[in-house]
Amino acid sequence: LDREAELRRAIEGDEFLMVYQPRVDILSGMTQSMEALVRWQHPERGLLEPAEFIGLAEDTGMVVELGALVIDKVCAQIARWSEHDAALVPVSINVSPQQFRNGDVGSVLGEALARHKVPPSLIELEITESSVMDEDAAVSSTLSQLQKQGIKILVDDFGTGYSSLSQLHRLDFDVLKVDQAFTANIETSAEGMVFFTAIVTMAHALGMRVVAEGVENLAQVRLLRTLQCDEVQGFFISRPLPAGDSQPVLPPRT
Ligand code: G
Ligand code: G
Ligand code: MN
Ligand code: NA
Repeated sequence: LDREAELRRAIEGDEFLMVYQPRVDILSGMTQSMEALVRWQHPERGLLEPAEFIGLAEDTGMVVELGALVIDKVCAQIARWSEHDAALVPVSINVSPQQFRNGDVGSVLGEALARHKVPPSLIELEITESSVMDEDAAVSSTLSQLQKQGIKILVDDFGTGYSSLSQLHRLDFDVLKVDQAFTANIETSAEGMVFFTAIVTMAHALGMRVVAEGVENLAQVRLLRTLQCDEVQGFFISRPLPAGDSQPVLPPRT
């Protein structure tokens, strides 16, 4: 079976599951959101990470179908958690550029929310810079309609793409997630500190909160506090967690 046919079969047979990585406030440690990350439960090869199949899904266009499946799974999971938990934090879903261009994300999400009776305020969308930085009127109107329903829009992997200040301003994002490469650099170079500071200043001026991705140690958390970073995510805070019966939020730190 070639890889493409295998992935197609996996989407049809739903061989995927989601894990959830917390994103926490840098001062209180309160979980702000859980990022949904897809895994392929392969019948022979075990649990596969996105690096092994997202590229193929994108190249073949299958990421549109896979993305719709992910949206449905997340909404179903939120509905299950809500049977156990009185209050839930939102879940952020990674949306690939193709889903925005060809996938009708607005209706797919709207239908999944209705089907599972989930309020839109429990959903956030993570989009990479490249998917929104072409001045596509359809994409920006989809984004602002979603925001009007209470869905936060996050820029993912910030710093790796080609966004300009004017585009960030025009699109009115809620949260900027700074790529883990920049988090790694604050400890190792003076330029790294300067660069991160500049991002925070810019994001705050535009009304966005700043998340440092890929936080792996306490020294980074301390530095990020002095840099006025708002939220952190990474293995030091928590690895991605299985869903469980209750939402796997972290206890606040003191
Ligand atoms: O889970 P992990 O940290 O290995 O994810 C690696 C990459 O795969 C990240 O860039 C992440 O955005 C992407 N990814 C994870 N889950 C999803 C998903 O459900 N949909 C899309 N489009 N990308 C995902
Ligand atoms: O592009 P995106 O931000 O969606 O990617 C999330 C990916 O980053 C996931 O594959 C996740 O497993 C990985 N990740 C999350 N936290 C850390 C971390 O602290 N260090 C490293 N190296 N990877 C991380
Ligand atoms: Mn992400
Ligand atoms: Na990211």
